[in-house]
Amino acid sequence: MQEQISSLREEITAQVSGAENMAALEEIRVATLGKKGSVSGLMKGLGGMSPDERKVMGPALNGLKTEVADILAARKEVLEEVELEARLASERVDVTLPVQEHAAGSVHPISQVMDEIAEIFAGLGFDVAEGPDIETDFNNFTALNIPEEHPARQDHDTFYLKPDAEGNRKVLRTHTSPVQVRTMMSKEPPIRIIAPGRTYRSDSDATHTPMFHQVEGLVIDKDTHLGHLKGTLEAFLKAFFEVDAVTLRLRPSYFPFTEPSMEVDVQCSFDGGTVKIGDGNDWLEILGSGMVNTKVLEACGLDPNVYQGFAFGCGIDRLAMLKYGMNDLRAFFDADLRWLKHYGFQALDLPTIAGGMSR
Ligand code: 2U9
Repeated sequence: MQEQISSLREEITAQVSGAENMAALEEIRVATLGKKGSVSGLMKGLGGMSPDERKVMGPALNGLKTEVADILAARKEVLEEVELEARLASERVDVTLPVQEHAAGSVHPISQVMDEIAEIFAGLGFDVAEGPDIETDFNNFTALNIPEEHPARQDHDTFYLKPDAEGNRKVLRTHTSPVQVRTMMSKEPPIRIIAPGRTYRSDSDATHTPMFHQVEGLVIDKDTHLGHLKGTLEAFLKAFFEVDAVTLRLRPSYFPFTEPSMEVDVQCSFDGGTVKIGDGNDWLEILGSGMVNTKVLEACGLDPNVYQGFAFGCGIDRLAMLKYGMNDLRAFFDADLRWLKHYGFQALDLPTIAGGMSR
């Protein structure tokens, strides 16, 4: 019996060191330690032995079993290492290789315009702020001076979520304004942010999609005034439309969250069937803006006797259409590869103030 054990040990050791992969090793494990395996077979014989024989053979067989388990584990470690090395070698990516232009995707015009806007405002000292698409009723409406019975609530065509146990219903944000609410509630002025992102209203035709993109801006400090608002918007529009000068017209308007409120038109021409921003005989409405309503400052925990500021908002999709000459908003969201190829941007051509916005 002792001889049988040592020849089995030698045999198994040789098999294990000859195993070239994990599958072969697993086969050996089953053939030795498995229910019907050779080592398990010998262990079963212990039952038929005399107590004296068992006293000797029991520890000897257990020793063999432990030894086999140990050499299997050691070989497994070696084979895993070998397999990992082979995988790493075969899956290696040379990141220094040039991008294959035809195989690469392109940047969607909306992403491009968002990058351009963030780049321009970064140059003016603005941070980009973000928040969730699903918002509380307070952040989306109440804090913005749009209480429960306010008519503006109807204008927003809001998508409501199912109410929770207490009857509170969340909403898909109808504008990015709740991002500014969150910023005012969590940070001390001076605040200088833009909030670009997805917004939702239940509305759909050639000029409206249920999901659209907005960018809003907010500046709060002790002495921020309308002159800063006009200068900021001029600087932004000049850089965005890549023109040397823009003429703005600020028309009185009404938004619950700003007082006074202004709609901003930019001078343009429609000569030759395309819109040219900068000069001409026409006006194009492009932004909404105003001084932040004192009620909004208060709702967001700021003292209106100390702080004041301006805000503005505009639709990114419309800005993209104007700048890149697209006519149907719905094409933005069709994922038509031909359209994307025509209007998409090179992935590595990031817009910069120095290098240009769009190339
Ligand atoms: C806070 C305070 C004030 C954001 C503003 C507008 C004017 C505006 C719309 C234009 C067309 C968005 O794309 S659009 O539908 N927006 O006209 N938005 S002022 O005012 C704020 C926001 C947040 C706390």
